[in-house]
Amino acid sequence: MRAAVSGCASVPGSAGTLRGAAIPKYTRPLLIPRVMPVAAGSGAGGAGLDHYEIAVRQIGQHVLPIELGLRPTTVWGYGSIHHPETFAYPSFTIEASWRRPVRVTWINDLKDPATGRFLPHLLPVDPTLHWANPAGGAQGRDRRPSFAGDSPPGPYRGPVPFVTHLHGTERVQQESDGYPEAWYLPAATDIPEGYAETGTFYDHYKRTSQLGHLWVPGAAVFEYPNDQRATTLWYHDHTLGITRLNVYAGPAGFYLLRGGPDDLPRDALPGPAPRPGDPPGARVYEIPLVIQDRSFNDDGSLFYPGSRGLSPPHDALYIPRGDVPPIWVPEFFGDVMVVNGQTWPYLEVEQRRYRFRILNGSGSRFLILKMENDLPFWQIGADGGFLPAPVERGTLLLAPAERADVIVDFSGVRAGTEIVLLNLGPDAPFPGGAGARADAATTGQVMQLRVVPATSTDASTPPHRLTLPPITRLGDEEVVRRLSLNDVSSGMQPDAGVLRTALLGTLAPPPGSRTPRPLCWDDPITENPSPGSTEVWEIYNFTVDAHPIHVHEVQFEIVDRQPFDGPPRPPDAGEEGFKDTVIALPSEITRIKMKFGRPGRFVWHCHIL
Ligand SMILES: [Cu+2]
Repeated sequence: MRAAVSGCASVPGSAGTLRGAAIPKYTRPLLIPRVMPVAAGSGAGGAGLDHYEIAVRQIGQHVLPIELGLRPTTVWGYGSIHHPETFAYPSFTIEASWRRPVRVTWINDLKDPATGRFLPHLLPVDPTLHWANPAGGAQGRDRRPSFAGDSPPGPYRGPVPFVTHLHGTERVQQESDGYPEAWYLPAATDIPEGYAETGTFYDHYKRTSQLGHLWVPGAAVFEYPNDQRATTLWYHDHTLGITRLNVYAGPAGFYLLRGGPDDLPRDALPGPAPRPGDPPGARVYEIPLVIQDRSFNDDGSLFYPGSRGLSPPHDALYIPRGDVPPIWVPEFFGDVMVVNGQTWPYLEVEQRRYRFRILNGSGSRFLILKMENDLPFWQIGADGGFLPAPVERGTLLLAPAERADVIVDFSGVRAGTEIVLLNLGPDAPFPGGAGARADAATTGQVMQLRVVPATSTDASTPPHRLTLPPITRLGDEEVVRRLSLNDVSSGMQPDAGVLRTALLGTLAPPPGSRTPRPLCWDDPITENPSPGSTEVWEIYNFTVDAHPIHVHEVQFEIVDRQPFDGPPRPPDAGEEGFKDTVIALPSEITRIKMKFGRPGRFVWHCHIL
């Protein structure tokens, strides 16, 4: 395991010129992602696996309401290369079956289809970070470039590096995990001379992967075994130092693994979910919801800040004269809520039960969801599949990348009722607890549910009577590791407290010390579990904000959380099952337990992008 630099820290406020408050709400029905078609010759009864050929492309989509009279917003989306109509934000859902591997040819198609020339990024790329750095060529790629002169460099405008990770997947081979240095550029006609077209580990893994002979320029082929518990996964970019921008631009989709001993019979839960070939408007009662904050410019384009926004004298800290990246904003909060690729949609719900698979797909924002009329969420699952038992919850706290599988019962709600799904989380880094809330007029609202009479009987089991698949607990740990989350200020004006970077690390010896030892991406690997071993990781959060910590390749148990100066407490409601992302609160130790399977090189990191 390798500690990744994460972008966790404090916030200069900034927003696009189209104010969130000026966008009309609840004028359009929710867009429900359809099912990604398999490649020709694959599919049911095929060669023992499902094969997809999925590219990421630049598209236009009405993320904003049509009545604003703006052109479609330019975004990126994944889609099936044989089905141009499937390119969308969010992307179509991959439906996977237990123990049936999925093989995906992932294509970086961020180029102009007419000319074959590369498309630059939609958003400002900070070239001063330790990042993929294609312009560095074979020697300088995957490193922090050095800059000379007095003024900070402008944004990188070259071809975009990209590599896809399936979040939450277990027992995948390292070559298929989307390692941050396994990126690749599009196979464009005008890649500048001297640029690296692939990351360091793309080259390495192309040689070692059993599928490496299928990796052609602009593409990689990954395979997922699907032998884990049935659950809600999602796929997104994972490129070194640019993930926040690649994900913000749009490409992300659900990956739903069904079947096996850890799933329920289909009729026990509200359904169906969208199916391949559904006609438009087909009735579905299992609906995935990806909630994200965004910000827009007056012309409808996506806004993302292009400057750290330091004012004098702190702007003297910018690289190259100082040590602070000039463009990268450590955490960004948009003033608009987007659900399934549309701002503030509504969903007509019948008087019956629905299953929602909710993903917080935001870069920095923690969500605290609540139904305006206090209708409860019956949470049945989380990141790693079903909980041991359904939990009735009034609010749902979701950090970036966390998922909640919930049932909401509208059968007792009067037809004609309109319910707003609220967000009580802050418009700022999450400190834990209940503090400042999001702006009630904008980001304090997520979507609207409009209750209408049922059109058929609901055969699903009421959630309080559901028996969920049993959970086999992990055994005793053989190893305990102590890890740290650290904010690091600029060394030039230490008293100014200007955040330079956020680093993961370990704790300095001896055991029992509370001295963090922050480490960088290119430091030697410190977490090196043996295959088959069970470990407990104690994550000491020395920063002032909560961080969602994600470990690749495993699903873990949350053991407990302990304030630095207090007794431990058990996991929260909804955390009794398996997780791949855990909220580590400031000034606390968060303990997670996991069993490592395959050998290989995998990352753990903060999911504040
Ligand atoms: Cu992720």
